[in-house]
Amino acid sequence: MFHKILIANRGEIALRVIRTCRELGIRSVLAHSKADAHSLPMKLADETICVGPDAARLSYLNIPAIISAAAVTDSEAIHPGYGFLAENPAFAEVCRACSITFIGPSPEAIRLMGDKAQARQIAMQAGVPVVPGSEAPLKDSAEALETAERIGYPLIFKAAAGGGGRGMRIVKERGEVVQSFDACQSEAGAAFGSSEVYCEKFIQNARHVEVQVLADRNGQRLHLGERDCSVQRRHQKLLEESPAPLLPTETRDGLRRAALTVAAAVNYVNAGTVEFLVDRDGQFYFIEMNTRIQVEHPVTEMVTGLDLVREQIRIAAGEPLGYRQDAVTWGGHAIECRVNAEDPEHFSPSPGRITAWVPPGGPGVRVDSHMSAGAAVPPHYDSLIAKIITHGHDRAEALARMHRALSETVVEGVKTTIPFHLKLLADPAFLAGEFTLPRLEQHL
Ligand code: MV4
Repeated sequence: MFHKILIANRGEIALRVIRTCRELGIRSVLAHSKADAHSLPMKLADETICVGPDAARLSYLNIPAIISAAAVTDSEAIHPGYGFLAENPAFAEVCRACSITFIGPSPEAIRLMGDKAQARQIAMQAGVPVVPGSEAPLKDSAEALETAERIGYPLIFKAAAGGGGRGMRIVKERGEVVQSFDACQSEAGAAFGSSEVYCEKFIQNARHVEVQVLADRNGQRLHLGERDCSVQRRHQKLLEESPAPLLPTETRDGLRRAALTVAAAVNYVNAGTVEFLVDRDGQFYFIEMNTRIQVEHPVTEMVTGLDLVREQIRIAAGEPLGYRQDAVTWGGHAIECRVNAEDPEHFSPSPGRITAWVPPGGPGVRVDSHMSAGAAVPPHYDSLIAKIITHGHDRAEALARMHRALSETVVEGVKTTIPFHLKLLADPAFLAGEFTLPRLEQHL
C-alpha cells in the first residue's frame, strides 16, 4: 500500500480523497492553486503544496508542476479526482514514465474511451447495443447525408473527442444535415483538435442511466448497480439516484451485464462508469464510458456500503478486490442533490464569500462539502459547493429526507440551486420516477 498520495484536485472531491487516505493510514498531499490556499481541504490534508496561480490552466492542469510536486513530496501515487487531469491520457502516461502510480485506469483505456466513436465501435463489436447510427466517423457531408437518410430523423451529430454533451448538434430534417454536419466538424476541430464526427438517432424521452464498475489488476470485474442521472440542465447533472426508479428487471440486468462487457473489452482497471440511454420501452443503448470517479459516486456508496475511493486506491496499489459479485449487496435508495453556487433560475455562476453555512444532518443524511462560514467560492472553477446525499429504506423515505435536509440547509453570501431542488421535489413526474432527459424542443 502507498504511504503517501498527492491529490491533484480541489473542493469537495479533494476533501473526499483526503478522508479516505486518513482512514487508510496514508499521508495526503494536497496540490493546490493560490485561489484555494485557505480552503478547508488545506486544513485537513497532511501536507500541502502550491502548484500555481488561480487559473486552472496554470495550476490544476499544469502537468509539469503537478509531477514536480509529487516528486518533491515523495508521493508514490496521484489521485486526479474528477475533471482537470482525470481523463487526460497524456497525464497518465507521464505519471507512468515518472514511476508515479496514477490512481485510475491505464492511459490506453483512457485514450480508447476518450474517442467516443471508437468507444461506440468497441461496444458494438462486443455485442452491446448502441444507438442506431454511423459505424465509424463520417468522412464528409455526402456520407453524413447518406447515413442520415438511412437512420432517419431526428438525429444527433457528436464529436468523437467530445463527450458529456460537448460538441453535439441535433438535426430534425434532411434540409439541415449538411450545414449541421459541417458546423459540428469545424467546431470539433477548433474545440478538441479532432474534427471526427459520428451520428446517432436522437432518442426522445430517454433516461440517462449509468452503471458503476470496479475492476482490479487480476482481471476481476464487478458492477455496483446503476444510477439514474436524468435530471440535467445544460449537460450539468443536478440530481442523481440509485437504484434507477421504474426499471424493468430485464433492463436492469441487461445494463449491468453490458457494462461489464464493455469494461472487459478494454481491459479496464479501476473504477469506471458506463453510460446508457434507456428509452420508454426499456431498450438500452451504450453511449460512452467515463474513466474516472464521478461526482455522483456517493449514491452508489450509500446503497452498497462500499468506499469507492478506497477501492480505487487499493486497486491502484495492486490489491485484488477480494470479494465476488454476490458479496455486493444493495440496501435502500439514495439520492444526491448538487448544490451549486448559481442563480437557481438562470444557472449563472454566483461566486463570492459564504457568510453563513449550516449543513443539514440527522438520520440518513450525508454532506460532501468543503464549505465553512467565511469560505470563498472562487470564480475560476466549477461552482459545486456541496453534495447533499440522503438514504432511506425506499425512494419515498430518501425523498422525504432530502426535502427535510434541503429545508434545513443555510447558505448565505451566494445564490444556490437549493430552490431549484425544492421545486423539483414537488414535480409530479419526478416524484413518480418518470423524469426523462430534456425533450427535443427544449434543446432547440
Ligand atoms: C443523446 C441524446 C439523445 N439521443 N444521444 C448528452 C450528454 C452525453 N453524455 C450524451 N447526451 C445525449 N446523447 C442520442 N443518441 C440525448 C443526450 C442529452 C442531451 C442532448 C442534447 C441536449 C441536452 C441533452 C441533455 C441530456 C442528454
